Amino acid sequence: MGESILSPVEHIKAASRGLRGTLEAGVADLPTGALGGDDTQLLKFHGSYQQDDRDLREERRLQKLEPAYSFMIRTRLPGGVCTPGQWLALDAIARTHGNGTLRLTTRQAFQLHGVVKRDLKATIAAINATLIDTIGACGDVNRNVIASANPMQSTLHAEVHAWAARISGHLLPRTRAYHEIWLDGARVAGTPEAEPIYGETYLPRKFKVAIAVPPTNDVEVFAHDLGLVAIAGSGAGGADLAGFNVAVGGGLGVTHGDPATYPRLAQVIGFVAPGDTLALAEAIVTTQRDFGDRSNRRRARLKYTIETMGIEAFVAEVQRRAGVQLAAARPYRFTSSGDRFGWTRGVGDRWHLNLRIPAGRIADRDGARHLTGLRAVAAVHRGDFRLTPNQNLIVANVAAGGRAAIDELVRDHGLDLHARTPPTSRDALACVALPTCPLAMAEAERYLPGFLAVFEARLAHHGIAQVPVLVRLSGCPNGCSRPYLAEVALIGKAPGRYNLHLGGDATGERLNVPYRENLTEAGIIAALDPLLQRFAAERRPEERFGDFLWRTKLLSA
Ligand code: SRM
Ligand code: SF4
Repeated sequence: MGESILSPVEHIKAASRGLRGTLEAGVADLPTGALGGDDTQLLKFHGSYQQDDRDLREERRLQKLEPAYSFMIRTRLPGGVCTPGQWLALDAIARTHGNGTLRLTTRQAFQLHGVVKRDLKATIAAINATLIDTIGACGDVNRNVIASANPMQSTLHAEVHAWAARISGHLLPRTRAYHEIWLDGARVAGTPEAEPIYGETYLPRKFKVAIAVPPTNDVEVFAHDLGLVAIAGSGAGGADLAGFNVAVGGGLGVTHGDPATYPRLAQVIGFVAPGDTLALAEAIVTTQRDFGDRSNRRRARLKYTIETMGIEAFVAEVQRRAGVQLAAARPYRFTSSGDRFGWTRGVGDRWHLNLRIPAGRIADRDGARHLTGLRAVAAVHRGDFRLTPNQNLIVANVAAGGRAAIDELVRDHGLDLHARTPPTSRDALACVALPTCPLAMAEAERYLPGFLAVFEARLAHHGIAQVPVLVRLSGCPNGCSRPYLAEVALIGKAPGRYNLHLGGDATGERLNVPYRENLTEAGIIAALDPLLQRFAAERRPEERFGDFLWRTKLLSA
């Protein structure tokens, strides 16, 4: 590939000396709240994005002020597990350095928003002091590895969680830049450290790994570059891990109006034993490193590399690099994709309480002091917390005797939404979008309650208020709330306007299809209402809305 056609980000990475660039000086340059352009790219690899408050953009422009810059910081939290102590520390950091909210993401991580540049270093250092880091949480590397939540439910879940941490650790960048810049670590003089897996220009694009434990597909394993489906072995209780079915080439990001971009489900290419899993994951990453498109970032994800190489050539290359021969995929079946709300009982008489956190935003609002409530829970909780891939939270590993105290705090702080919310609202997702996301074309998180109120009123009108419909909103086609897997998805087109996609399933195994474009709320409801009416009248017992639309040929591929 000729040098001249490399995308600008490739040049920035190549010149960065192992992701250092001029970040340290830029962070110390306080007269401006922003970083230089190249450093904003490098900062992502350290787990942070420069943003500005888009609600204030126009006002500040008129006042001839620079935009209200701040930084979003994202943690790396394999499998989404943290301790009560870590929760309390992050809560304090969000209130002292952030905007007073914690955001749980669709990849089981925390995001802090609103950190100003002068606090950036102290905030990242404070996060590290809790033994959570932010390395590779963003950027052209492997991102946070996600795994089925409720890992203590069975010994298999616990094994799988350990695998999430192992894969995440194995695929971490080796540069010491992070420690130098944020943690006052010793400087590396001269040639930067080698990056045995990534090389000096890292990957062409982000890379994502998820591990599912059937029958639950809460991670939506086929939306990821590398999806692993855990297969139980024949150990005591059938719980030991036999290995993983391997799926490659999933990804959801799309660009409006560019037919060369599309969502794609990962395809299963075989079965790998535990002992070969790291070698295989590394070979997939290095094949993407060497064959991925470094000229056009819109076509740089693994899904396009596989389409270009052909799946046979891709698998042959991966097997050669790994020195591993994949076996035939093992049978598995998914029966659900969402969370299991309320209390569930796990092994060793431990209990897990899955709470509903709308759009993953934990804040104190009138009548719902969720941040304060969870701080109170963390202060008495002796188990741990688990962030789910659906932006929700599990208060995990509670002894039977500890449940009552947690129930009381949950009720007192309005955190019992799982028990009070209709099924459709309980399962809905929305990405962050405005005001912090620079790519948002329309509202998502802030519009979610309003849209759900209107949508659920139509469900109630048709007598199906208790029938769950999987609804997801994204403020642009990048798909951060995994909208292309929803039964009903709104994908931001312009302020107040959305493309309507229909027809996903309830197990994360079918993409939806575009149904109508550029609709206002009234247009969305007008498009949906006749379909809901027919669904209410003609649905088979237990039939889901997405399945109904395909069966009755109201949708076509
Ligand atoms: Fe995402 C970019 C938020 C999960 C696909 N995503 C962004 C940025 C960083 C905007 C930017 O580039 O400046 C958003 C920050 C908004 C803000 O203000 O906080 C953002 N993405 C999120 C989160 C927080 C959504 C949420 O509401 O939970 C999720 C953070 C996950 C994490 O902890 O790491 C998040 N993003 C996803 C997912 C879902 C997933 O991974 O399971 C996807 C679709 C799956 C995929 O990657 O294919 C996703 N985000 C994107 C894309 C499109 C990538 C592509 O291949 O085209 C972008 C834009 C980009 O990379 O250029 C993007
Ligand atoms: Fe931003 Fe678009 Fe992702 Fe929503 S889907 S957070 S608007 S990039």
